[in-house]
Amino acid sequence: MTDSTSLMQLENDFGAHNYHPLPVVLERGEGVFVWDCEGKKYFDFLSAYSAVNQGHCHPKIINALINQSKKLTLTSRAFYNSALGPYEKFICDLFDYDKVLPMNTGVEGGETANKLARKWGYLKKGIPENKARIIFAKGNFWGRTLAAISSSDDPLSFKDFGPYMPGYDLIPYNDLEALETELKDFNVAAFMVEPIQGEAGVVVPDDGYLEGVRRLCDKYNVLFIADEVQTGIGRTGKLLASDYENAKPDILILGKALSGGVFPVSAVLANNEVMMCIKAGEHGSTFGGNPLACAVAKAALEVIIEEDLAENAYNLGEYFRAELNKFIKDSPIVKLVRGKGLLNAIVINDTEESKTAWNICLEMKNNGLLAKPTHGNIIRFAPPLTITRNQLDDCIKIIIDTLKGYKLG
Ligand code: IF1
Repeated sequence: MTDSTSLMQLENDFGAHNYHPLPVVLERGEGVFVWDCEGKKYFDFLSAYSAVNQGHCHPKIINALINQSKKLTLTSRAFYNSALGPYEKFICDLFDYDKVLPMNTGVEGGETANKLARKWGYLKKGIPENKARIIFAKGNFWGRTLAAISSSDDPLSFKDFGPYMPGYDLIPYNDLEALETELKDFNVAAFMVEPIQGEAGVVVPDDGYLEGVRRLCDKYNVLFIADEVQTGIGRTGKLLASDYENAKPDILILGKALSGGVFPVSAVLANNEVMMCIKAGEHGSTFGGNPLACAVAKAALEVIIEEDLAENAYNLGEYFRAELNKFIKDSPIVKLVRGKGLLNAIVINDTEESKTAWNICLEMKNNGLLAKPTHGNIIRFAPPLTITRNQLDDCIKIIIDTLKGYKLG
């Protein structure tokens, strides 16, 4: 039972069918590479949806995991632990916030940010009880909980999971006029938005959008919540995607690569005016802030800094898009490439319902590169940020050769 076919069958027989994976069974990962059960080597161009920015099994992060796991893994927050305070200071200094609330998954980070915003809305802004509203952008994705899907406009996320969380409303992404219209309502506590929409297909807003969000939130006394679970930690060529503009969020949500893909770790950062609205006993999590997570996250962040991974993402992202654009201008199959840093996507010249993007991903898999479509006709390309120029050249060749050899229709 160690061959790929048998293992896929086991997942089919005993696992919930809540995913439709590409037919490849991965057994080992190192840096930008993964190997399947038959020993075939692939470039990983998904990085577990940007959770493996530091590359698979980064030695520094793995060593931090091993060393801490031999000392103390979990105390709960009923007691202090010796890893949490130093980690909290480290992450607050790095992202320039007064405090952090440590959680585990990205969606828990989103839930925490929403609770903080509502609490601040009542205690500080003076919104009448149970009247707080939070505004989201159409096309958003921040997880699978009932609150997260209540803010979704994707039926795949919300259909048949109602009734939905009240006080959530949607406006078009990248539309400052629509945002200002909503913020005029005193009862709006926050606007939560991804600086680049990942799941929507790597949708990059106009230059100045984030600055506009910051300006309007200041004007109407509304909290700007940035969901950087996928765009943060160097992925888009800066430490945070919101660093591209003068747009410091009031509440910052981090996840995924915060642990380098080694362990679920998320974090919500804010200054005291917001963070101190939640008092002892009003929020928490069994594993939130556990010593193992603190050790792993500190090492994961140190890797991003020590190896200049944001800068590498910036430079190689520019190169990647330039090389693909040379191909695209004469290609019948690809409409465009878009993204920032090493968060990119190509839009296939076919309908969302077509299997073209999926079939192209199957061909790229056969040619040694793993990527997966998002929303039908869009293929996301997000390698680990440790990728070298030579490795990227190999990947670009695989992508272009696959696209050239693919017959539409
Ligand atoms: C799945 C998508 C990506 C996220 C942003 C919060 C979360 C995510 C911007 C929640 C999670 C993951 C979830 C995973 C696939 C993947 C995904 F396709 F679902 F939308 F990356 F684009 N904010 N995204 O992208 O973090 O609770 O999962 O730790 O659910 O299929 P989480």
